[in-house]
Amino acid sequence: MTGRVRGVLAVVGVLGVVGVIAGPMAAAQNRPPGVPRGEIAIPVAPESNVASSNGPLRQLQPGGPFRTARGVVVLVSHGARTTVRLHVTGVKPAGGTFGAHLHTGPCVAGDGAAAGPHYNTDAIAGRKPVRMDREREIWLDFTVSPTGAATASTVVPFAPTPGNRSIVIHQEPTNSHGAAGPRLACLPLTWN
Ligand SMILES: [Cu+2]
Repeated sequence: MTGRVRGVLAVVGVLGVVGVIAGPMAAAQNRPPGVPRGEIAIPVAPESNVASSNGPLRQLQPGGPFRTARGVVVLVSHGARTTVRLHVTGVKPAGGTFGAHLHTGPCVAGDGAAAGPHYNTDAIAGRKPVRMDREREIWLDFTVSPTGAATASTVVPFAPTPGNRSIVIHQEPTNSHGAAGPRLACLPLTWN
C-alpha cells in the first residue's frame, strides 16, 4: 500500500462518508491480489494529492452563527481535476445559505483579511481580466439544515498549487461576480 493510498484511508477514518471515494470503495469489493482481507483497496491515480482538515471553525467576526460550528474539508486532486467536499455541523441558529470558497491565505481567527483573495486560476497565472466563476475558483456555498448541518462539494478543472490556505465562509451566498459579503469563519487547509 502506498503512502498516498494510506492518506485516503486516513481521510475515510476522519469523515466516515466521503462522496468522492464512495464509487471507488464500492468498486473495491473485488479484492485485488496482494490486498489483505479486511483492507480496502482504493484506486488512486499516481498524480493524486489529498489534503484534509477537521476541527472547530475559526471565527472571523464575533457572535456569528458559526460560534459552535465544526467543519471537515477534503480536497482530492487527480491530475488536473480536483474534488473538494465541505461538511459543517453545529451551526446556530440553524438555517440560511452561506458562500464559501478556497482563499489563497491562511485561516487566522479574528483576522479575515489574512485569508487573502479567492484562489483563482486567472489570478495565479497572471491572466487578465480575472474572471471569477466556479471553473476558476473553488466555491462551496451551502444551505444549513434544521439540524444545523450542511454539506457542499465541487469539482474543478485544475489542481490548486500547494500552500497554507483556507476555506472562508461568508455571510451571503456567492453572487455572479464571486462576492459573498463579510467573512464570518474559516477552516485551515494546508498541503504541499
Ligand atoms: Cu470567499
